[in-house]
Amino acid sequence: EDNPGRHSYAKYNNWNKIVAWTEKMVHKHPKMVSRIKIGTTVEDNPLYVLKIAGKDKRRKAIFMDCGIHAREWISPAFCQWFVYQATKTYGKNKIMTKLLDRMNFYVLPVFNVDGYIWSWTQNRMWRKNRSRNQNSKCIGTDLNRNFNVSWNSFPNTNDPCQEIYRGPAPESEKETKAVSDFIRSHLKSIKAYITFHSYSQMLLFPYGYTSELPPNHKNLAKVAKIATDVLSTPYETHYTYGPIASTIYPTSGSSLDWAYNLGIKHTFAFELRDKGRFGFLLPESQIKPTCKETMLAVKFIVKYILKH
Ligand code: ING
Ligand code: ZN
Repeated sequence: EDNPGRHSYAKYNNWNKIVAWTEKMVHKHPKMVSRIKIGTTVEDNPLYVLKIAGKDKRRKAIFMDCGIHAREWISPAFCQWFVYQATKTYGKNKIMTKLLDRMNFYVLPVFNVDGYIWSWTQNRMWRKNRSRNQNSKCIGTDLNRNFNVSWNSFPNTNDPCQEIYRGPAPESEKETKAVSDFIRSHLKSIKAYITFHSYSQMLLFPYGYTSELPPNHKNLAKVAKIATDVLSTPYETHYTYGPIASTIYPTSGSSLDWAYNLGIKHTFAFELRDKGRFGFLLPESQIKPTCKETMLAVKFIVKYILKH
């Protein structure tokens, strides 16, 4: 597993390794895992979603994405871990078996593929995608400001040179469009949307574009409280939780608010480890503990949704 040339869950894997890994997962678990190409990126890389399903007839589904921001490497590492654990423990672990028998999981392990490759090869701290901008030398749109929700409300994200540039129009980016189209076309079954970022150790829910609270705020806060409590049990990792706007900062055009307003009532964003000591450069020694604790929180959220 620690061979430098091979895929490893205890290491950060580059895009080529992640692609090979998606193939391996399908081959290893042909009845459970299928790979769906939901679109392509600006640089013509494929956007792959892994669909994981148990054996029974299921009506519910959950959509999870990782790596919307290029430099947040722990996030794709978690999506890979999730798929690995789900497939490995199905039929062995009682809870996982039940979850997968009643719920389909759509996992997008790397949302911003071009940016991720750029972060590996050119600039470790890259965040945005890699699309060219008209009348500007600056490259890239922040995919988490490009969703069609209150897109125009913060005028301070309209400069292409900003890290949080919202793009020329909502869903202007191929990556945003592909994910939005996929979620819209599976909306009937999708009961939850979870997106993974780093860093800050927070569990966030809507809204980011307003300080108003969504109708089911109390419910979201309750789920987040228990999920963060559960998360802290193995390593005492402390998370805060709350609405995006008041817990981290106001944002518009985020995937989380968009998914919520589309009608997905359980939407959460994880800001994974750490709290700034290493920041985006989280050491590989922390990958497994981060994934293990996060897994507990995700499992709790899914269990809760199945019950309610
Ligand atoms: N933080 C997120 C960002 O896009 C966030 C915070 C999450 C905002 C979910 C809105 C919705 O700014 C990082 N680190 O990217
Ligand atoms: Zn992020």
